[in-house]
Amino acid sequence: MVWESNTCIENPYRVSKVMKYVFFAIVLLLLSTGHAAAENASTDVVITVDSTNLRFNPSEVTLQEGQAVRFVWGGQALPHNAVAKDGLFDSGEPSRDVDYRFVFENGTAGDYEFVCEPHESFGMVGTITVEPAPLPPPAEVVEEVEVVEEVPALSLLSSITMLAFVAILRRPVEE
Ligand SMILES: [Cu+2]
Repeated sequence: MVWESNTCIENPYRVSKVMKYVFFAIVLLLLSTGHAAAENASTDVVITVDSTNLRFNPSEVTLQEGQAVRFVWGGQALPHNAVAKDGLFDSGEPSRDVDYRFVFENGTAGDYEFVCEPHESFGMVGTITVEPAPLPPPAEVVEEVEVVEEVPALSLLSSITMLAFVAILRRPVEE
């Protein structure tokens, strides 16, 4: 009997403690999802040329809408380029040094075959699979707003500033 009443008294404290943990968990979740989204946007898929000089590496990649593909090579023995068969992207004239980036915007989901124009017949071809962008996470409904304790301090500060102004402005008038 005594125990029961004890737990009853303790309960409110426990609840507020739990609420604190829940609040922190929500904050952490928001931070981590935001971080993940930012990372995703800056993750380019890099395609280069392998040591045979006649192959893309890798030649098959998968990415999501919003992501970019980067064709990067330098100091190659042969000049290469990367051109989508449907014309979506084109790194330009074949070159021994290329750094070409193309972003697959929303709505570009699909498969894209691309070739190195001078070496297509040698099998220097590849495929980029673009998956639809993931659905945005549902908006967080619960957002505890901490009581803004700064307000009194701010108003105190502003009234001090006002008083100071008044004092400064009044001085010449009184003379
Ligand atoms: Cu080539």
